[in-house]
Amino acid sequence: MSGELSPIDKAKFVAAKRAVDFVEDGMRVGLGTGSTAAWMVRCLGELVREDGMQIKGVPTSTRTAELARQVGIEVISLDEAKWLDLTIDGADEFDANLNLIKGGGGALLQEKIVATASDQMIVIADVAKEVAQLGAFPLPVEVIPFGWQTSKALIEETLINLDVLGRDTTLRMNGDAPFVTDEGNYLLDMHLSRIGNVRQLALVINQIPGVVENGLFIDICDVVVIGHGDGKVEV
Ligand code: ABF
Repeated sequence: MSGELSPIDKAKFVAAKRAVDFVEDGMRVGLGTGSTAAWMVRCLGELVREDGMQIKGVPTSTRTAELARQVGIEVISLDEAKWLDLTIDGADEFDANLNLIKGGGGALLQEKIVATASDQMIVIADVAKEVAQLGAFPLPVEVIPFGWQTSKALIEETLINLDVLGRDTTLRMNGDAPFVTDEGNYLLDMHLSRIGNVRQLALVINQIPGVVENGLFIDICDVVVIGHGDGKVEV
């Protein structure tokens, strides 16, 4: 499956393949979104097809659901699963406390719900995602379309009193139109460069009217599997 991969794709593939070792027969597994998670879904599909592994997959986006079905994984809804044994997903940044920034792929809402409804969450990431302090990657915030400009202005106003650098917040676009999430919402990307207090920021943002959820995953990730371009894996 892995053939001749670029160093970045090799890093993603080896992290994904190693994470699949944590999946046991009969598990209900949350399936993440993004290119690293896509490798994980493909590896899991191989176990299902070739080793007869029995798992049920709960996807975190329509595109992950499509890929999971393509590779032969039985897809069920979170409501059918009720609770998950394990979720494996990517991330945009992770720090030493295993706090994450997620949502670059636009699926943060389902990702956070699914990850929270799991006994264990494993993040798979290339080593470039490891940071000393979260914030260099723009923090995605999911907002309802109604009054999104007001939400944006309130977020920027709130940031004045918080321990963050930068205040610029932009509406994520898909060509000439706003990017629309699987739930029909918009995404604002907060260009903060450094977040001093992630807990405070996460709590304050979610109090703002119109905000549905933010891409800070705090105390949710249990393990990070880190892939390197030379094929090395760290767990
Ligand atoms: C998803 O994986 C998103 O939350 C995150 O943005 C993305 C990372 O994408 P990739 O694995 O392609 O770098 O979970």
